[in-house]
Amino acid sequence: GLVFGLKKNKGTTNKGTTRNLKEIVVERCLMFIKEVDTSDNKCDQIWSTFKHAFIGKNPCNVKMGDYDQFIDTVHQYISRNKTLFWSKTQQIAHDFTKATKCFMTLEDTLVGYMMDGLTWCGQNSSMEFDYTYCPGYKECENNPVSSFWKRASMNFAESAQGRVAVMLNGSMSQPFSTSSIFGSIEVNHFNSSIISHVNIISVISSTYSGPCNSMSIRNLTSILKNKRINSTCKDITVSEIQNCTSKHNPQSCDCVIN
Ligand code: N1C
Repeated sequence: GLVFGLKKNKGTTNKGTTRNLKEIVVERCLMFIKEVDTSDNKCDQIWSTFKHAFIGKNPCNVKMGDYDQFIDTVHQYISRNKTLFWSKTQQIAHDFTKATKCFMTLEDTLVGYMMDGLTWCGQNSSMEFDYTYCPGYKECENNPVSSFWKRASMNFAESAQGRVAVMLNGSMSQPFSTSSIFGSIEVNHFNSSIISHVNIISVISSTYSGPCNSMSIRNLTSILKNKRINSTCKDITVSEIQNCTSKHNPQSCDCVIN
């Protein structure tokens, strides 16, 4: 079973749009831009292209392509190096990047940072947000939140270069699933001319099992091989990762991903 790291997918809980969505998103945008020290403030433009993707539309009919303009507007802030992908390991992957700062997830880029943990949707024939109910993927695939993460993930994967890594959940029967966003979108958008190597990290609860040798992960390895991308896999326990990322370990990057 799943013993760690799976935050509840906020997009699937039947909540409405997050209160004060605009204030939260614009505030995060300004904070992020201040951190990376960019003088060019595009947060208002970023907000309006974001809103334009789904406002006034049936919340079951918002597609990945509806966010194209938004992604283009934010484009310059996508980081390309030291990319970390994950699937069913959201919590531990983000704890790792926060503690070590040596790899970046989508949430460490402006696009992901702004929308992390939020819910949003509009309504057909109204320019208002729906604050009472937003559909999740169980209700309909083409909902504003799911389509957002798919489109953002596609862009993030296309931009990845050099040595990249992915943290998979080795406690699951299918650590690599072709129906996950990682398996269905990100891997397919890896650019083999700029990615040199994929480090597969299989996160396990005890050293006993070895999911790197499982059919599921071997399937990922062979998909990558067909794209002419080299990969290596390492089974690593949750406590090993936690030890590696403790503040006193200066080699924490190499310790988990090498
Ligand atoms: O479907 P998944 O995992 O394989 O998606 C994870 C994969 C990562 O590598 C990220 O780059 O895709 C990206 N990504 C996010 O960054 C993200 N933040 C929040 C995908 N989804 C993201 N979410 C929400 O989690 C979103 O609502 C989506 O449906 C889930 C997917 O989580 P998963 O199944 O563990």
